[in-house]
Amino acid sequence: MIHPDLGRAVVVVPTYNEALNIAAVVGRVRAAQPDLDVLVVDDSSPDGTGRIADRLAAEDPGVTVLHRTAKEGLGAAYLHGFAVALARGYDVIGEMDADGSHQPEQVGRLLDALVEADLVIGARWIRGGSVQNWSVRREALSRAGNAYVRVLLGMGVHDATAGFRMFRRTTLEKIDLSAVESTGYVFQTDLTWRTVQAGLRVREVPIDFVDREYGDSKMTTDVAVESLRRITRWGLRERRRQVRRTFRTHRERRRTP
Ligand SMILES: Nc1nc2c(ncn2[C@@H]2O[C@H](COP(=O)(O)OP(=O)(O)OP(=O)(O)O)[C@@H](O)[C@H]2O)c(=O)[nH]1
Ligand SMILES: [Mg+2]
Repeated sequence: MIHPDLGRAVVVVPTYNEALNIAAVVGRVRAAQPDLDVLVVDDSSPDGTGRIADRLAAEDPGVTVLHRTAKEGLGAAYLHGFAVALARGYDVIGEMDADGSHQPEQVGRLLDALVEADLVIGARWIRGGSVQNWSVRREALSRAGNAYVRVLLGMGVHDATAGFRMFRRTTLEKIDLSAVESTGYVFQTDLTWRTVQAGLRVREVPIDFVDREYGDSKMTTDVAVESLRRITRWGLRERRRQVRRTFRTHRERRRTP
């Protein structure tokens, strides 16, 4: 059961060509956490994922589907899903992949931790977290990416790129989603960074991440490069701000006798 202090909860599940996965994932969420609703956001998948999702929605009032006309990236799909979930009055709004990487049976851990947090991240790279079926290259890329984010942005989050999360609605309202431009994978880091900068509480709980068995990955070198470029830009901006702040304090100290 979801903690009564949290209120009504929904998890947004973006899909693009997940016909082989969507029914299992939605079914597992509803079985593991019957009071957690599911909002599938499908970008007109050519493989018919949207139709399967409609069928699931017809069978279960806790499941709804948002159909978008074109594939516009993960971030755009989430922003659309969040806007709909906020308009529907949900108090807790989550994120989860449709490819079986995130275990619906572990969503309860995230919800429990949200009682004392504003954002909970299901993290791979903390004690107790794990990854299965990943190539050495993919693991190295994720670990290095996260280490880079941690050093450059100076935040204490270990898995800022993870896509298994629970937000309080107040968090999404505070971080100004209308200003988010990231549409691809850097979207996750973007939201983490905004939440930290807003002074909100971020907690990480360990999860077991299992790489997709069916369907194709949408992760490409271009995506990784674009992420690094943006994170570097944010990091440099933050460093400049810190330097300016330090000089200002220094000058003020010299002025006061
Ligand atoms: N609606 C929508 N969903 C997307 C889009 N791109 C990816 N997704 C979904 O977002 C989730 C994560 O995408 P994945 O392709 O699994 O990306 P990943 O987990 O980083 O990489 P792999 O698991 O290696 O494929 C999955 O549920 C995808 O179907 C998109 O453009 N639109
Ligand atoms: Mg995946």
